[in-house]
Amino acid sequence: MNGRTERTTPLSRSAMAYVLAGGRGSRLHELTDRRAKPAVQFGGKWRIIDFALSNALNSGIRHIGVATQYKAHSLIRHLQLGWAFFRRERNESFDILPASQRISEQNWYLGTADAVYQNIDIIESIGPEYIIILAGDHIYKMDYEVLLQQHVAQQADVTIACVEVPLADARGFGVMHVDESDRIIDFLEKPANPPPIPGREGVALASMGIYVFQRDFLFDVLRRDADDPHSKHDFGGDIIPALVREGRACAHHFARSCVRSAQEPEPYWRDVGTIDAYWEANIDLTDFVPALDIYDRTWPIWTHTEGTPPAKFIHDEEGRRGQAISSLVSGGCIVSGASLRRSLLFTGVRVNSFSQVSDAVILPGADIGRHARLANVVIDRGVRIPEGLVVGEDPEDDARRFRRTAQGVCLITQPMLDRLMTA
Ligand code: ADQ
Ligand code: ADP
Repeated sequence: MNGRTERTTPLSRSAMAYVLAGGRGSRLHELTDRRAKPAVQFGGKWRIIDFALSNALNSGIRHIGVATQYKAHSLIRHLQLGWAFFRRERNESFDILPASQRISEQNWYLGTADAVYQNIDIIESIGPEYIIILAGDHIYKMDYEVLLQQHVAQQADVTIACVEVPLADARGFGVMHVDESDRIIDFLEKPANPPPIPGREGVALASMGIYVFQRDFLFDVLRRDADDPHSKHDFGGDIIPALVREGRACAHHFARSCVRSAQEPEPYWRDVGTIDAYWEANIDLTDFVPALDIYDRTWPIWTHTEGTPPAKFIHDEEGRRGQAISSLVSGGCIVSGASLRRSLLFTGVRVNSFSQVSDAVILPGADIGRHARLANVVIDRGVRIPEGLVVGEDPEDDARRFRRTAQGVCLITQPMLDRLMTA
């Protein structure tokens, strides 16, 4: 990539995807007690970060950096197992960049901009012309080449990918106004009263936290920001608002680069940042025609998976049928004399006799004891559900024992069950 002037290849080949994967995702509560949000399992096979990484790969990007911070062990292990196939000798790179003491004396990245600033020397040694900053915690399929092309064509200082969201949800996002040429004329980070798109009551234009910069321009901005004692060194809070005021910031509409198969009616982008949103996005995959097409072979979502035996459904010794209706069941699962409805089972889950499970998201290796009745649940990895446990029938009892959301979904973890057993 270094020193090339003529371009006959796609822009993605001279770009680096820099994935911010350090955040906890605190609204997922106990699900992110031991792992960062990008490492949370999704869809029966994947981790959330696999979507951003697969988008980069499918878009033609061959240089990826992942900045990690909060509880990064599970994430780093996953990246090493699933994404270590990039090769220097093919002009590819994949760097895991834990918060360390590279430039400053701090152990920790101060904010998202600092998470890039502290690795400027590493990025420089890789030598990309463009840098795409990505969040590692969203579910979507997007062709970043289209985004890069817009950035270059509009000669923007920064291009920010954006998506229309219901006004009621907009408070958690950067909200922008654009003119007819898609130049951003106003940007508010997480406003208390988000403004709607003019003439479109009830809809706001939200930043997806995806930013494209030319490398040297970004480095100048980051160096100035690092010297600013008033800055929190955050893209959404500091860098982007300043560029909207003083530079040329343009919006890129997700609908233009969203990768959609014929069966996906709408652009799909989810921030599965709450237990309800996480449960719903997983359970939606059991729909007859899911809003997210995970079968699209033109845009595969890559991951690391264990080699497991096929899922098995068996009668128990007394002849009760093990069955699953409208469900996704991963490898290594055994459903024995139990019935599942509208559920999604990750690798290696056991469901034992007489159990009835519906609207359940069950993470790898969980074991559902006999006679359990479970509805509207998220069950953490490796949890051993004791015989006869009933969840989803008595809201008060559920809320006392587990983390129950306003929408009535219960998150069940092993420490919660251990407390229950010793009480
Ligand atoms: P937030 O969603 O609040 O807002 P933020 O906390 O800035 O996102 O995290 C963005 C990404 O960076 C996440 O993937 C997170 O895991 C990671 N991250 C957070 N702190 C980090 C750190 N110190 N080191 C490394 N990685 C870190 C942002 C924008 C909004 C936009 C939303 C879209 O600020 O304007 O609307 O993303 O979700
Ligand atoms: P995953 O995120 O792959 O589901 P686990 O739920 O097994 O992984 O664990 C998440 C992370 O919690 C691990 O990567 C590890 O850092 C930490 N962890 C798990 N079990 C223990 C333990 N018994 N003691 C200390 N840390 C643990």
